[in-house]
Amino acid sequence: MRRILIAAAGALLMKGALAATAQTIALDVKNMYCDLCPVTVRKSLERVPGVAEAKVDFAQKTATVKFDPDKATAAALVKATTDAGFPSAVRK
Ligand SMILES: [Cu+2]
Repeated sequence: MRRILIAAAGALLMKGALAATAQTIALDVKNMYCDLCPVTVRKSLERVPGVAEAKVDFAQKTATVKFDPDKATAAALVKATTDAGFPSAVRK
């Protein structure tokens, strides 16, 4: 029993170390025409599990997203803004 508990604690520690490696990507976002659009885009991104921070630049028509790659993917971020009415693509 004790051995199982130690193994579980070790697994948790390893997961914590991996989760610390956040990834940041930029998205080109379409359909933002007024001051409120960036707010909608930001909220759609923040709702994706694993997203730590989302910033939307209305003038540049981009979104910068910091996320945990263990929980979220670039595809999930693109889908989130697209579902909200703002198709996006990962900026190369
Ligand atoms: Cu708008």
